[in-house]
Amino acid sequence: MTYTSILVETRGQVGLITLNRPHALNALNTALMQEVMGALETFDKDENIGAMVITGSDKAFAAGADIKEMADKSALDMTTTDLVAIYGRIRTIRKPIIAAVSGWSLGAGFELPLACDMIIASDTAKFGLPEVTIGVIPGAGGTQRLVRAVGKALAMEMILNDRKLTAQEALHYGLVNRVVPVSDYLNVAILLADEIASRAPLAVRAAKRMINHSYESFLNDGLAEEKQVFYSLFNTADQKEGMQAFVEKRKPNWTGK
Ligand code: CO8
Repeated sequence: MTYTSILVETRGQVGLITLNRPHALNALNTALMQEVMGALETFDKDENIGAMVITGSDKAFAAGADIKEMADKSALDMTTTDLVAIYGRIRTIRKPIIAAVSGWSLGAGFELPLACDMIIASDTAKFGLPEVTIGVIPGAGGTQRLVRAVGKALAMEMILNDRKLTAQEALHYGLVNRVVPVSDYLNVAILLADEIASRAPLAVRAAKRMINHSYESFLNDGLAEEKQVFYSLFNTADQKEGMQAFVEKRKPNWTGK
């Protein structure tokens, strides 16, 4: 497979994927997400790979799904193209995935690390789900996974009022495994992935599956419902206004319609 929006390489037994749309702060458009999932699935089948790392740039892991790609879509368009389904493919990956996050990790750019198995953050990382500022809700697992990760009160504040977390706050609330200087976060993530890759592979995969099983039985219903509500918001004037205002670099005028 040829990749245009990501870089793919191996470091020993570790498969490394780097999001690479610097002009858009790595906004996750459909083409990029297809490449990410294709690379993960290829590594998952590769006998020489034991774990994967996904990273972005020091400035931005990813500033969300690509708002410009979604701005004009109707609820019918969103349901028919089902862009969220790409994110769901991450749940079929058997080997551990570590997100190495620096800078902005917003919207789907935070939901992607949330769907990974561990997060190593640089001390500049900023995590948030700002979807209500553009007239929608998190649609790639955020409403379901964040509440499980940090509890209801903080999840409410982050999702309802765009509260962003610093790396240190994310560590405090148990969202990330480690916070390290920006010069080191990728190396630390690769080292951790390499250590995990040295363990018994079948046991590692079985353990990952069982840890996920501990909450996934309830998660699946929630993810399906979240997706429907996310898509239905593309029927509202507020979604059009919110995304258009972002594109035009102005404040949105909400009408509640
Ligand atoms: N989508 C598209 N383009 C983006 C995005 C984005 N999410 N974020 C940034 N960009 C672009 C900007 O438009 C700009 O492009 P240009 O130079 O052509 O104007 C470039 O990246 C640089 O961005 P800024 O100039 O805005 O950089 P700043 O440093 O001033 O600001 C911010 C950085 C604060 C991160 C700001 O860019 C921002 O607020 N971005 C949007 C954050 C956001 O709202 N994210 C949520 C998106 S919605 C979402 O993720 C829903 C997911 C649901 C499921 C997915 C299904 C498909």
